[in-house]
Amino acid sequence: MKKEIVELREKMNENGIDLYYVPSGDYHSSEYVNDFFKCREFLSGLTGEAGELIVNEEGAYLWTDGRYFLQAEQQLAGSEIELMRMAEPGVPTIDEFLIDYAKRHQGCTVGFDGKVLPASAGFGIEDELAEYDVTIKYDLDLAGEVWTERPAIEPSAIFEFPMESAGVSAEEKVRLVREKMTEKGADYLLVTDLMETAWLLNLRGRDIDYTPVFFAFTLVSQNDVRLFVMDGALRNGMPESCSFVTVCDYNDINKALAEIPGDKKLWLDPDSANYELVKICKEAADGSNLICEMTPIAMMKTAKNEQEIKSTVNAHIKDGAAMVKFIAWVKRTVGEGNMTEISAADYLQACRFEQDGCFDLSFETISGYGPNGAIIHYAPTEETNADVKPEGFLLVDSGGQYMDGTTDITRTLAVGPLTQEMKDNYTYVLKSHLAMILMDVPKDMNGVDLDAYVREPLRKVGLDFKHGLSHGVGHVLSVHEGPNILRRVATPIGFLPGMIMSDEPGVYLDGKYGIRIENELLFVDKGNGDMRLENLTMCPYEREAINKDLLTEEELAWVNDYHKKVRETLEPLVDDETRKYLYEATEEI
Ligand SMILES: [Mn+2]
Repeated sequence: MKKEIVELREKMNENGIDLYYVPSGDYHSSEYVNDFFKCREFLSGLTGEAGELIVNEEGAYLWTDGRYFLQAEQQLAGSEIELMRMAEPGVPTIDEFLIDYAKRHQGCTVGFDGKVLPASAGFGIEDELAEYDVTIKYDLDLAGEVWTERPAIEPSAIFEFPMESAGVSAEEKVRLVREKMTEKGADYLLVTDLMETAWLLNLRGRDIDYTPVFFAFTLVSQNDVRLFVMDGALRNGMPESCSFVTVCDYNDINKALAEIPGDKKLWLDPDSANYELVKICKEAADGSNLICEMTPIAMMKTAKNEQEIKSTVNAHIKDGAAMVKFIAWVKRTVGEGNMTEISAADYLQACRFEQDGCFDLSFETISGYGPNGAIIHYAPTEETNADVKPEGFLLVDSGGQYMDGTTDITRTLAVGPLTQEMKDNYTYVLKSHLAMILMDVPKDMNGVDLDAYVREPLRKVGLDFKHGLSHGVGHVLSVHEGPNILRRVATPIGFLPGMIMSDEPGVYLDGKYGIRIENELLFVDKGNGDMRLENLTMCPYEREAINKDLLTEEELAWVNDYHKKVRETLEPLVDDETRKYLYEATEEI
């Protein structure tokens, strides 16, 4: 068995633990995590975002999803860790596995670090195992004890997010939040989600890749706002615009929560607040004073204000300039025979970083050639990196973080000759994509209805896709912003004017190729409460892949108008070689 697992077992024995669970999260349930939190990666050897490890005396088991099966097979080889392929027939979920173990080992002790598990997940485990007399120890970071070379968190310098881009002051946002607290009868609001703190106080940091946030908790009452940050994070001082905020030490949040009087109502989000924090709150006042719901900030930040929208439009223009430069390069050089998925992703990154105010990518670039394009959310690794040959499709899903906005765009590029089937499938995906752009959204429409409506052009010809159609996009925050995320089995959520959401249908043919087209759209009030959608993304579709005969007049007119607008907007921003491509790509169809 892998050395790290053997050492973890020794620590488990010392602490009387029969089964230890290592999820992939951080103290705030973030989607992407700082290197400090990559315990599962350290113990198992599986790199990448998704994976959860369980170790007991019988074995070591690693759960991951379809994106990582191939990579996990390679990286776990020789480790004796069993790969648990999530959602494959016969593979238990983590919950099922825990229950089965507890049944066979009544009275056992299950351990995990309660700080890296959302409260909702931790309480779920507690409930499920209660009938088997299981003891839960959640105050031990055994993975951290084994990981002696663990990198420390070196907090980045927190900086002020400018009003030109934020639009509304921190003070005004706090005032609005307090109104919501009063409506809800809450005396305190605990903000654990890193994007929510960053949005509320108009501050940003660089503690996590792809998302410009900093480690912090915020505790809002009607009288004060306390910001708990790591030592040194405010080395450039607290901006004047946050002079009303009391700065506290990050590690003192436990104490502050324990001190909240039992007759005061505390509002927190159990999907973001970690299990240990909520346990502390429950112990302080039996839990009856807790309001466990999404915070008011979550919804408030989905509806972008005028300044946020204006600056986002600008970010998309710069992102479009980067994209067309990249596509022109792909088309020009793919025939030379030395392009790979990774070299293409690297070139695209360089194009973005040339743009004014671009300081990070918004997620790891998905660059999938041929059959790899059919693996949803595939990102190339050294092991899987395929050569891009001058035929078929290259699917590229990518985005940037700019000081004025966050972008997310997918283009499926024809890198050489296409079959008629490829062109037809591309056009059906485009029809589905256009169905969202062209639709009116009645004020009472929810995500489930919108999702079904947009998939219709694909379903009519027997096609569909197994991923979400759309997600909210944060403003210089997370590229995947909830709660307005449409998954296949979506909770019915409503839409608000000012929401920015992706429109990204696809078609994936196993072992052959994948097609996805993604733009970002803005929900705009039509004046009567109903909404229409306005396009933000500035980049041509793949003209060579469009079968004009399958498009309606309305669809074709929209594409031609769009291409005209893209040409006019981007032309002044690109070099001569790129301009040549831009002209060809935007010619009337
Ligand atoms: Mn997206």
